[in-house]
Amino acid sequence: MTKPLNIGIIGCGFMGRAHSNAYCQVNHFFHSDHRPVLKACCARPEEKDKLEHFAKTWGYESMELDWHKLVARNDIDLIDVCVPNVLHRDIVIAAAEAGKMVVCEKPPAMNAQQAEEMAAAVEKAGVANMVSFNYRRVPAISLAKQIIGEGRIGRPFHYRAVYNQDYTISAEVPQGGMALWRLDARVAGSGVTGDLLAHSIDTAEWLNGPIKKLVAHTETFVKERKHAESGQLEPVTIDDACMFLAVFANGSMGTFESTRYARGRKNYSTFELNGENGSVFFDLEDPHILQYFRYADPATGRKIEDHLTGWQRIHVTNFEHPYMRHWWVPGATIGYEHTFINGLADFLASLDGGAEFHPTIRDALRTQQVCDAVLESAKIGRWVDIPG
Ligand code: SOE
Repeated sequence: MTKPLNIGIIGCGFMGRAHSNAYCQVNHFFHSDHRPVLKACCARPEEKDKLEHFAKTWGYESMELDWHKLVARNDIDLIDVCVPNVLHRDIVIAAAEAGKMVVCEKPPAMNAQQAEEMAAAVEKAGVANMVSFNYRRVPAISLAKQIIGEGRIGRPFHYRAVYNQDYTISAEVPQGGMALWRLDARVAGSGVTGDLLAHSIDTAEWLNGPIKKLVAHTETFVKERKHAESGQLEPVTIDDACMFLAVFANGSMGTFESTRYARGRKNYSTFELNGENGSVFFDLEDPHILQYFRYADPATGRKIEDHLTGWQRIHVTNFEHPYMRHWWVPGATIGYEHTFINGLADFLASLDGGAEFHPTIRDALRTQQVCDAVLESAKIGRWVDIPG
């Protein structure tokens, strides 16, 4: 007998759809004692028509137009927060105080202070929680984690991350409003740092451990944009582009770059880790491939490189690869939406009594601290230490 897990989701946009799809699909592919039930969806009164369509499309049983009402309902077990960042803190804290489990989109908050308050609230309430850093659940990225854990990279020297897109190049793109709130710092907290680099930082610290200190530079290329709500030209306060140098606690060096002005790059997120025994490279625009270069045997540390050695392009679709035995046959690929399903499957497994789920809000607070340090460093033009 499976136990129903009654979902109340807030937000009916891009992430609302990605999460709803995961709730609908997860039990078809992963065994769990828990079965998500789409109990209710919620959005602002201005979005009533869109919400009705959303509820019908995904099969939500009911609707709310005020998140406070949703959080107060007795028939909801889990609140899923898929709204702009400025609303995350209040909803997550209220949900935790009402004893609900929490799923929260990334970045968890506007800044580390808010994320700390959220982590404290879910811990005080003792409720299961997750932040949706979905890219950890790309099988090729999970495989990189496995390869590093097996000692195949050895002592790490360099970590290089890039996350580039190109959708804000035109000065005609407005800021604010439902579609483009990511360009409004009052709603998003920051620009590419919180939106894109937060992913790169989460992956980097997961794979290569904590960042100890960094120095950053940001740029805003288009200084004024029409605001979708006021209709007026207003100063742009987000970072359009950001680069930073980092030193990891393990002694390796990192470079991070992100922009929304890289013509031709749509969701180009890459990382490379170079170590004494080998290297890994990943590119999200080629998501089924993990590149691996093997130099030394992890057990002996002895060189095994010979005339056949070169970068291996591993097509990460075998049953032996992370998550893939739940999907199709070797060679048959999965996509973006499956990263949310894989993540939800891990979350349900933790509720079933399996391995602890990560990243929690506490874990994501780290990412938020690094993002805050990036913005601070760019402002003062100096190296900034990250709290231990
Ligand atoms: C921004 O364009 C965005 O949608 C991010 O907000 C997501 O987190 C990222 O996965 C794709 O790009």
